[in-house]
Amino acid sequence: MTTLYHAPLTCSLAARFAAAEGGVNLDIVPLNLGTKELATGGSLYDINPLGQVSVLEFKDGTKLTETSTVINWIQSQSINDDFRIDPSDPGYFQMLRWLAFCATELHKGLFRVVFYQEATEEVKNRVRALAPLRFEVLENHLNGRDYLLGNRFSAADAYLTWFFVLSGYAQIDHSKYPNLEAYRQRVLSRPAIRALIESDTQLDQELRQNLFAG
Ligand SMILES: N[C@@H](CCC(=O)N[C@@H](CS)C(=O)NCC(=O)O)C(=O)O
Repeated sequence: MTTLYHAPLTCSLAARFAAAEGGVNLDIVPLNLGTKELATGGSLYDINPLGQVSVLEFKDGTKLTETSTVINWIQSQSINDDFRIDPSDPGYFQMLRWLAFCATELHKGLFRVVFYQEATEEVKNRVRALAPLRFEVLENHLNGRDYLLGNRFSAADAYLTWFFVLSGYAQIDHSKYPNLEAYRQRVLSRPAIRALIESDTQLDQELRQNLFAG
């Protein structure tokens, strides 16, 4: 089976959302992103020289990094026709677009600085001020749509859902965007997603990662 190296509540949780929603089985190797220690022994640096998740490892030992690509691979393995999007489907490129948007505009664009312990509060606030323009794009897009691609939860939603898992910790406020707020509640109340957030919150405490609080 394919292995996912997973640090609780981090972006590899988005990969787990995609796997759960798509019915794709993965072996999970938990790790502490603060110390880079793998639960199976050894260091994340041995798996990925950048010391980052998400990483998939295939049976033949080859690896796949970059969360957006990891999520895309996971969805490609789904036998659920409502979830998988084949490259011949015009929706495929919309999915890629939103995966890239989540990766660059939200994950790296906002979280990378706001969760960077060395950044001053002034720098963090300047980065937080970039959020409204991004939220307006989403707010307009979600007008009349339940999910990013319309009426079905796709792999791109898995990444955006994860953004909302951490946006509170990041003190990024999106409460004044009604479509975004309705979307947030819709995705976070999906049973598979709720269960994963709950178990990850517990694992985060057990491992004492201390990455997000405070
Ligand atoms: N380019 C990577 C970046 C992923 C990333 O930033 N992961 C964070 C967790 S959400 C991480 O591993 N941070 C630890 C570090 O950068 O040392 C991707 O797209 O997957």
